[in-house]
Amino acid sequence: HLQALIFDVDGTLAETERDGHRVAFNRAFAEAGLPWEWSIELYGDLLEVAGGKERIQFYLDCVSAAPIQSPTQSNVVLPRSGGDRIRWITALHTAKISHYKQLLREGIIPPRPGVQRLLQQARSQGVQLAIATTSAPDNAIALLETAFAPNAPSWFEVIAAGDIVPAKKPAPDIYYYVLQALNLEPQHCLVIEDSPQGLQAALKAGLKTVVTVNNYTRHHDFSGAALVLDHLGEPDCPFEVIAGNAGD
Ligand code: XBP
Ligand code: MG
Repeated sequence: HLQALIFDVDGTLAETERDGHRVAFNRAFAEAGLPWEWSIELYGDLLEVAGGKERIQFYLDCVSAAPIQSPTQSNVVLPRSGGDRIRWITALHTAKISHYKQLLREGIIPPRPGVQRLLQQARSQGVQLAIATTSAPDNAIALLETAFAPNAPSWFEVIAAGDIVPAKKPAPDIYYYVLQALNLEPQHCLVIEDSPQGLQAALKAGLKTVVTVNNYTRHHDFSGAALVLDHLGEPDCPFEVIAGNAGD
């Protein structure tokens, strides 16, 4: 039977991407004097690259490969060599994290429908909770504290985030990490995800997965998912239905 629910964070616990992470990236870019602005539409494409640092690196590579298209009004010299690039990306991402946490403190990101209830029902039935996210640990914890409850991080047995594993989703590593930390077999756990990258990561780790789609992910391919829902807020979709999809 079901022993643990493992949650993705961004797009699953809350709609953090469009008005949270994207805006924070843009603020960090502006602050650094970069002429970069990620539109809502462009950001949808950039979400294919999981991880904030990885996303910045991907964009930097695109801009560097096509200098003709890059705006000329900036005085910022883009880094060239390996070490410089990594330091530059890390500094930009650190600034982005503070902008993101500031946005969260403003209370603009609520939990997705039904998530709070599912967390409470799981806890009251003795089902353990865990987090498996590509996002930085600071960001995941700040979201739990601001959108759910100041002590919400303590509800989770394991919060596995960001660089804790070298290979991010769609690699299964973060889910292997969580399974090991929980000391549970995959058949006793159920994952909630919102993206194809997250679903692939969970499936590769042998985990049954419920997908709750959002505007950025609804048209993607979710074959292999145990269940694909708009959200967890349907009155007829209580804990029992979700839990019924787990295990054998
Ligand atoms: C979603 C992501 C993250 C965030 C940015 O992670 O891909 O990269 O967009 O996060 P998940 P950071 O769905 O696995 O929670 O800037 O904190 O890396
Ligand atoms: Mg996600």
